[in-house]
Amino acid sequence: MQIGIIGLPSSGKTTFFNALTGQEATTGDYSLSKEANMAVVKVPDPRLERLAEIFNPKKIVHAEVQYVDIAGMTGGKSTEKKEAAYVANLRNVDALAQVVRVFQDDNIPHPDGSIDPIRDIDNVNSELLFYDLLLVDNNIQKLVKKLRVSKDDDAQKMLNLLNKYKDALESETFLADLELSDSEMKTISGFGFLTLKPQLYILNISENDIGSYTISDDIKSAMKPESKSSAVSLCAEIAMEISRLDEEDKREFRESMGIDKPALETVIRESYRLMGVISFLTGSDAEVHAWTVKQGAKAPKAAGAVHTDFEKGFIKAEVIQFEELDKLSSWSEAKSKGKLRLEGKEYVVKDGDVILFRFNI
Ligand SMILES: Nc1nc2c(ncn2[C@@H]2O[C@H](COP(=O)(O)OP(=O)(O)O)[C@@H](O)[C@H]2O)c(=O)[nH]1
Ligand SMILES: [Mg+2]
Repeated sequence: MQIGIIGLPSSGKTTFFNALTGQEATTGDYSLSKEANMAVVKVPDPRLERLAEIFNPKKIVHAEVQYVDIAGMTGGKSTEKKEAAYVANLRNVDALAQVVRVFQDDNIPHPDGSIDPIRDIDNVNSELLFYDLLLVDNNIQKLVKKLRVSKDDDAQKMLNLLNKYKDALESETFLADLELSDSEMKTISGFGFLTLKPQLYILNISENDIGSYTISDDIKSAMKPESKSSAVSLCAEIAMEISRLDEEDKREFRESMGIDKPALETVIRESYRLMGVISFLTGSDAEVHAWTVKQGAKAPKAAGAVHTDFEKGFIKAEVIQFEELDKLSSWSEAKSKGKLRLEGKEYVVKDGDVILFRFNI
């Protein structure tokens, strides 16, 4: 799972990246040619600590999400509007986190001279539309050329699809808001369309607004894609400072600021939800482990996430919901009390399932 952080210069992307990842990438650097910052973030999951009490494992392994901080969004200011390397980077990510400047700070000039989150969202989204349109146009040209030389049903089909997308993009509709069938989604997955990706908006608010800020309806209606976006507000600067403290100080600091739960946990949970993925858990005396799978994944697919051979050799899964296991003291107690369900190939894995796979390889 990879999430690309986008937004205008000095919206707080790198500050947010540092807050999430505990890294110390340079902030306040607006140069566009910089290399992307990249880091793997452990998905916070208190269930793993409880599982560690139950299984006494040698190690605890969290689910992971990779974050990429890519400078380059200009809000349409770039003189030479061509597809840059950073867009190519962005095409590979699973979701976008768009950092939007809400905070006031006279020492940090806004590239457009004033604080206006809706204008900024529109500008960044126009850029996403623009890059997808460019990609569609290029491919339409190639296909037209090809079809001039010889008839080709697949090429013709693709051309029809791309013309449909062209119309949508030109009327500023995100591709994620079109109703695309599963097979259509599969056909076009290789393009990496930016407007097809879920977007989590990070509203970067002032320190003074922590606890009192609410996201206005106007901002909500500016958020695209309509069908696959959501928003979290946080103060990136403070979140970054908190991330550098140890656990005890973190709690005290949050209390003093009136922050009830870690903003970054909300961010990670929301991005998880947007991407349509869930975590299931496994436990043994070797390790307790949280794994990521697509929502709707069946038991053999989940087994395959643990080990590729497990998918082919899948026989059954012994399953218990975490909350259920939490009330007991051990896996063997769950077994002896008949709390473990035996599930087969068609079982759809749920978030928080603790699973022991039976397989044959
Ligand atoms: N006051 C305030 N300043 C912030 C906040 N977030 C970021 N900044 C500052 O804004 C400047 C630009 O931040 P940076 O993360 O480098 O933005 P980027 O260009 O989007 O990567 C830096 O000087 C940050 O310290 C915030 O929440 N409040
Ligand atoms: Mg930056």
